[in-house]
Amino acid sequence: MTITITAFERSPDRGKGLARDMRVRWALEEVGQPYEVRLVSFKAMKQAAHLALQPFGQIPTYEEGDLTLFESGAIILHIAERHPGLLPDDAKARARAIAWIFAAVSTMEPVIVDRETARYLEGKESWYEERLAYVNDRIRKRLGELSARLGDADWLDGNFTAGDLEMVSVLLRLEGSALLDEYPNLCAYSARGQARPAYKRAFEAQKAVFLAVSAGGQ
Ligand SMILES: N[C@@H](CCC(=O)N[C@@H](CS)C(=O)NCC(=O)O)C(=O)O
Repeated sequence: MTITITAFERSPDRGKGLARDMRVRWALEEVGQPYEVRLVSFKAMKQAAHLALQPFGQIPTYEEGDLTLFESGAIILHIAERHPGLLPDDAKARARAIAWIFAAVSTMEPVIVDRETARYLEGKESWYEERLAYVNDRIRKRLGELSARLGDADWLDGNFTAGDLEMVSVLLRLEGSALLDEYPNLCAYSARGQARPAYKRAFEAQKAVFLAVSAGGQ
């Protein structure tokens, strides 16, 4: 059955791999499932046809036969449950890997996204720098806790799982900020994720969309 996901027609990150379709592409590459991509404009994302797939008018979505999903974490969990490669067979290890997917999207990502939101929406306010210091401290707290748990291990719980895929994807949002550099083991962890062939294929596929739009001079 054909899998179709949606992605930005013009990603605001200009092909840096931060839009959340990247996580879905990476998961599909890890399990060797081919997929098609339907590009959507910002305008189309807010219209009825897309809202029927994604009630918040966002990407990514996932369609497979008569199944439609939204929320990248749920999509990754679905892919990982359907195909071998992203979740351990052992029931307890599997449950722990799923917990790491949730930890990435519900414990780590909100504080990290808050930093981006502050920059976009409040960057010109007189109190922005003061607020940023609080936001950065909240991120440091979570990074410190994650760093302590990871320690010297390659991955969060044994072999690479969908939990690592989601966590590395979230940490990528901090690339280029000095914050991640304060935690060498998390930098190495993120680099390990990005070194995976499946990650590289997904990254190139997403970047190709940006390059095609740029070449078209649109
Ligand atoms: N929690 C959602 C967040 C989706 C999301 O924020 N998507 C962004 C792109 S990465 C988007 O569509 N932004 C445009 C908008 O919100 O209008 C998920 O993980 O799928």
